[in-house]
Amino acid sequence: MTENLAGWQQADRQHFLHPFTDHRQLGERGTRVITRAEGVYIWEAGGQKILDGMSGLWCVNLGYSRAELAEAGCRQLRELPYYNSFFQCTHPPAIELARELCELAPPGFNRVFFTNSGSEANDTIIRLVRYYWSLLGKPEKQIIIARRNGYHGSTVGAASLCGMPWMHAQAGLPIPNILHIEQPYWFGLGGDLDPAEFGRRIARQLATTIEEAGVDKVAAFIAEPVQGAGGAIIPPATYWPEIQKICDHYGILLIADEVICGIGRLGHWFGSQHYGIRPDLMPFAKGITSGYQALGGVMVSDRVGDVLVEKGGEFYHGFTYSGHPVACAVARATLKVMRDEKLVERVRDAVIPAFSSRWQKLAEHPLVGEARSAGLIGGLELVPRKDSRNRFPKELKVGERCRDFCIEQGLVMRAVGDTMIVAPPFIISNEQLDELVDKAWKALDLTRQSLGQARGKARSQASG
Ligand code: PXG
Repeated sequence: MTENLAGWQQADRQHFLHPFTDHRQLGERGTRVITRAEGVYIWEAGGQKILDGMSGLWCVNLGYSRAELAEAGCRQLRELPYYNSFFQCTHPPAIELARELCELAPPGFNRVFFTNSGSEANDTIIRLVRYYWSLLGKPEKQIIIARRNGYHGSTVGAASLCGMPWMHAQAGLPIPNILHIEQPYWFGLGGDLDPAEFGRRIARQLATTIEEAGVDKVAAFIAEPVQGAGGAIIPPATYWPEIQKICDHYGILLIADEVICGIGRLGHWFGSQHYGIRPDLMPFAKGITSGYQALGGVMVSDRVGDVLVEKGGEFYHGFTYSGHPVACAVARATLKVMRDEKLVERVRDAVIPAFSSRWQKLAEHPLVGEARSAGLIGGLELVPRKDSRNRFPKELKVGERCRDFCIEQGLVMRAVGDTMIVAPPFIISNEQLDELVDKAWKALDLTRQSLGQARGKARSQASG
C-alpha cells in the first residue's frame, strides 16, 4: 500500500464519521492513520512504531500477527462464507463454538446466543431478562439495575445500561425501567472509609434500590467484574461477595458483563471466576476473536436457558449475522491457540505477576496517587499531591496531556479523565512490559514538566 498520509487525513476529515469523537477537534488535529501491526506493535503511516498498551480496544489479546486466525477465517470464507441460523438452519462453526464455550464456562452454562458485538449482547440481555420473568408469570419484573460509570455499549439498550449521563443526554435515554447505583470506586469516592467498608456500603446500595423499587419490579443487576472503559475501576474485595448475597437474597438475576474481563484477561476464562461470582448471564465479545472478527454473544445459564426452551415460544430476537460462520471460525481458532499454548494459565501464573510488579513501580512517580491492577488491566490516578486524593482542575486536562506524551514516546495508554489505563495483549514479553513501564514513566515526567510550565504561566499571568 503506498502511503498517502495527507490525502488519507483529508478524505477522513471529509467523509468518515468516527465513533466517540469530537469531529471539529479531530479535523483540527488530523487523524493518526494506522497501516500495519505485528505482535504487540502498531505502525502509523509515516513510520512511527507504537507499543499497543490497550490491545486495540481491549480485544487483540493474542497480538496482531496470528497466522492461525487469518487462515481459519480464509478457510471458512472459501467453504461457507455465510449462512444464517434463523428458520431451523445452523452450521458447524457456530455449533462447535457454542459447544466449546459451554465447556469452558463455569458449570451450569450450557447455551449461547450469538451477536456481532458487546452492545448487541447487552441489548439481547435486556430482551432475554424481561422475557424470562414474563415466562415465569412475572411480567412486571422489568427493572434492570446498573452502575454509574459502567460501560455496556452504545446501542439504545446498552447505552441505557451505561452509567454515563452525557451519553443519555444526547438521545433521551435511558429507556424506561433502568436504574443506576454508585460504582465501587474507592479512590474517587471512598472518602474516609477504608476500602473494605466502602466496598460493602456501595454494594448495599443494591439492596436499598431493590427495596425502594419493590422486589416484584426488579429483574436483574448488571455489572462488569472490573470496570474497563470507566477507568480500570477495581472493586474492593468485599464488594462482589456482598453483591452476590443480595442477588441471591432477592432472587434477581445477576449479569456479569464479561466483554472485557472474559476470555482470559483476569487470568480465568471468565472474569466472574476471579471474584467467585455466580452469574446467571454473561455477555462477551472482544477477546473471543482476539478482535480479528466482529463477534459477541451471551452465555446463558440453565436457570434462564431451561425456562426459555421449555416454557418459551419464539424469542423474537436475532441478527442477520448472529453466529456468522467466519467470525465463529476465527473464534474457534482463537480458543484453540489459547488452549494449545495454555495461555490462560500462562497469563495467570506469569504475565499477570510480571505486569503487576512493574506497574506498581509507577506508584513511586510523583504524579501518581495510586497504581492499581487486576489481571492484565492497569490504572493510574494522576494527582497534584501524592498524600491526598484531590484532583487537578479539569481544564488542565492532565490525563489527555499524559496520553499525548505517551503517543510521542511510542505507547498507547488511554486517559479516562485523569485516570490512565492499559490492558496489554496476553503475549507481551517481559522486555516489552519493561518498555511499556519505561515509556509510561517518561510520559509522566513530561506531563509533570508541562504542568510546571502551565502553572508557571498561570502565576505570571496572574501577577502581570
Ligand atoms: N460491555 C463492556 C464491558 C465493554 O467494555 C461493550 C460492552 C460494548 O461492546 P461493543 O463490541 O459493542 O463495543 C464494551 C465495549 C474504551 C472503549 O474506550 C471500550 C469499549 C468500546 C469502545 C471503547 O475503553 N468497550
